Amino acid sequence: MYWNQQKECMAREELENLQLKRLQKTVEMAFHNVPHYRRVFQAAGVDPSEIESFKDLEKLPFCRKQDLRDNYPYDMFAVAMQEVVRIHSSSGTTGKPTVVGYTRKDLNTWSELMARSLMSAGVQRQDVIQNAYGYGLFTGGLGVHYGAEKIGASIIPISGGNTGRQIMIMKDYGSTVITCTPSYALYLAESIEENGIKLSDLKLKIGIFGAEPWSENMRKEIEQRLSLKAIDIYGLSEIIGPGVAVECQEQNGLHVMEDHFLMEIIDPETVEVLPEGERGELVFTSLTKEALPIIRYRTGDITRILPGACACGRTLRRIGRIEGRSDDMLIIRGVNVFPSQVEHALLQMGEVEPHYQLVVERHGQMDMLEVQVEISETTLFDEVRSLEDLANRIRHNIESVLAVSVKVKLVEPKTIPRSEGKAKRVIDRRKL
Ligand code: DLL
Repeated sequence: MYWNQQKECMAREELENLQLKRLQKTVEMAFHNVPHYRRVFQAAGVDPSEIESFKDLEKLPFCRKQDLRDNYPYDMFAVAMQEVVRIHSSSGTTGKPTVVGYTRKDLNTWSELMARSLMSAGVQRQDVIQNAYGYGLFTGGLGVHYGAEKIGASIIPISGGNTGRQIMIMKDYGSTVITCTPSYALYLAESIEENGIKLSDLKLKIGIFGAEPWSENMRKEIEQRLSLKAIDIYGLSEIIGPGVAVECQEQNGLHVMEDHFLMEIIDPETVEVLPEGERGELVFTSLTKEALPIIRYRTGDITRILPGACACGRTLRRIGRIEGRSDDMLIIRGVNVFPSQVEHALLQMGEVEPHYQLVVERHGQMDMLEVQVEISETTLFDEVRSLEDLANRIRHNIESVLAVSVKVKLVEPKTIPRSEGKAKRVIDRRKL
């Protein structure tokens, strides 16, 4: 099922011609309308007219979150404020938030991309979508909302939180699709079980989860506990919001909306562009955006481009699951550790709850990583030896994946904080 088969299944050559034309236009427009781009292009000694091929893109400097912060709030906009019809922003947990703007055409593009994403996930007009992504400055809620309206599905704009009401509505309104973060999906599953609601009382078929890293084992867990097909959706506010890339029914990589975004994978250290298949940091250049054109934006997200064609027929290239953010990556005694690797190792065992947190501390010169894991209600508390044995097995499993020694602490059920949006997986006490 496609929303726009012509664009989603375009011949590669035709797609690349379109991309190049759009790239040239975007670079030209950014140069003329955004003082920041003009400054940095000139400092790099490059003129927009020099962009004659994709290779020439490498002449252009990267854009980083800091550039958006330095131009806070509106100085990266390429249009006058009367053309801007919507403003969103990132949460800004670290420093100033970044502000993003949309023209009417940008909103149409975004709705189109979300309509494609929802259909790629298997959503149809007759579906009832319970949209539990937060509405507001966060792009998740309104992004899904307008895509759903575009395809004509019924959307319930419930937003995040209020888990009791979520479950009541899910049951009474017969929601067939749930959209939220994967960690909140798990929290919903847990509450459904606690409330004695049977999966047969629900009509869920599809879950569209994103906005935070998750693992293949987390997918299995959610699919089983909510009895649905779980689809991964990716995006970021600086690029447009959700709908930059999404899985199809094959659940084997996320198709990037390449007719609107040009992607590169770079080595985050050397910033060299890497060949297809190699793992590195994802970089995007917008190809059609008006209000906030973005050139070579370093997302901080780590993944790789998957080689080969997809059985679904889409010619848009796929990226692998986001493995983590470069700034989420912990360096423990010189070893790179992503929380998602720990999640994968933990859930593989099937004996613990998928709720965990990583706590990093510095003892003298030594970094210590403690993995806190919830045991399930059924694990016997009084059997100290079997708990010890479980902790040892978990430790062994994680150490064999990470190649760094860790401490495992089993904690009681329901003690790790649940999240209604993005989960906080890492507590780094080294900086305190
Ligand atoms: O999280 C947009 C979004 C909303 C995506 C709803 C999917 C669903 P930001 O708040 O700007 O935007 O955060 C963007 O979240 O750089 C990634 O690090 C992370 N992220 C988003 N989707 C995924 C995903 C939205 N599917 C940042 N897997 C990105 C892993 C993801 N990480």
